Amino acid sequence: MAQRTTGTMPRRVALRGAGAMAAGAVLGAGRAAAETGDAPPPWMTEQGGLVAPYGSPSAHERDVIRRVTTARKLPSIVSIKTPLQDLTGIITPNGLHHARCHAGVPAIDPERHRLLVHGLVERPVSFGMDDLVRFPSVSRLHFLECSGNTSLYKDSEIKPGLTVQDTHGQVSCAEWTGVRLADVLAEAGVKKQAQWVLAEGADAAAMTRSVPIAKALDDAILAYAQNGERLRPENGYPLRLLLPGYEGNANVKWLRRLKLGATPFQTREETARYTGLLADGTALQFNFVMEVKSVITFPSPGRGPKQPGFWEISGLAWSGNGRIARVEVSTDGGASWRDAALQEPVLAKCLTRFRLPWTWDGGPALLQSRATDATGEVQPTRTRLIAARGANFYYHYNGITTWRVASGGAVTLAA
Ligand SMILES: Nc1nc2c(c(=O)[nH]1)N[C@H]1C(S)=C(S)[C@@H](COP(=O)(O)O)O[C@H]1N2
Ligand SMILES: [Mo]
Repeated sequence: MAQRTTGTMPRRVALRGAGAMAAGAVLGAGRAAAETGDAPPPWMTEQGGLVAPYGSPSAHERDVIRRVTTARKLPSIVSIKTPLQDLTGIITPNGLHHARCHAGVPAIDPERHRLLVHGLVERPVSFGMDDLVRFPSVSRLHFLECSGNTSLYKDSEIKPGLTVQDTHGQVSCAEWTGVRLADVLAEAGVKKQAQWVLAEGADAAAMTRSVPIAKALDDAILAYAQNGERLRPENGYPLRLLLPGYEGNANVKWLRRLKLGATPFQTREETARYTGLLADGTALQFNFVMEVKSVITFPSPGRGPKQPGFWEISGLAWSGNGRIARVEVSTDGGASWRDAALQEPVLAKCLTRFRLPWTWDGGPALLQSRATDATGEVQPTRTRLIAARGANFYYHYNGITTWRVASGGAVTLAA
């Protein structure tokens, strides 16, 4: 019904709506149309759709989705990556948070879920969810990154078809709410000899990791909520360990047991997996902190500049050591650098959004970002990182990423 009007809305159009409200809205659309001289768009001429009790994105955003990679034979063993190229700010919407599940998502009944605290404690305690939510709550914004994110040590991994979702999509950021692990441990009474805490998940993988007592008593959270609502099933519902800045794997989901001990427990995940194989054949264990890192999310593969002129380069920086202090951006492959603006808030162990105005001349460019954290650590070049760690290293890749912009605007991974 695209009817052109001058001044007043024709009566038959105004009366098409059911009832006075509808007629009023149509009349309003007619007035707006009269001022611009255009016919009102179809969505101004009738009542809109209904609102679902639990909302979901616009149908036009249907391509903004996680990418599921099933590395092995079982479809339940998955890496689900966040579409960083489509997100703004620093918060990852819950439906787009990355997820790594070693044995699928357990269907846990929160009424029956319990957390046992035992080992080197004065009094072993078993908590239900109702008991845990009675502790004083804490809410903090933190990134969560899988230590396997961006593993580009080998030249054969530098494939031009990869997007930033493929290379960096195993980092996300949420406001986590829960209780301080220190408060829960105090309830059980930590014995002096206790130096490590074993955390065990209630999934079929029974994921277990040893956490140093200092971390447990510092900023560790037993999280039950994520961005204001209860955890999503794939992110640990109803309870997960959140160790700010530590590699994803140690953030045990579906947490059911904490055992205090004098030494690390040497579980499969910290002996056979999640170690760093060095050039001399020895392995680095308990390499927890995710080092300073950044990546440009626009422009990035599939999201190139469409025509020469002004574009804002934008991306994300983070460090498991604390706040981001500085992000520099290069458009000439590292020959020259400019300081990017850091979007507030800039929080410790949290994603930080950076932005830099750029006038693209339409020619080839090599885009890089280099982050520095508050401890003075600077993100290394890929060459320096490989030289320092050797070719056998797999986890904790934080090298500078290079996007190649071709004349015409196509963007590909260059290094
Ligand atoms: N119980 C349990 N906890 C787990 C896992 C798991 O498979 N089972 N995966 C780990 C890995 S490898 C990572 S990277 C993080 C990912 O957390 P997310 O799925 O909420 O993004 O959870 C960790 N905690
Ligand atoms: Mo992971």
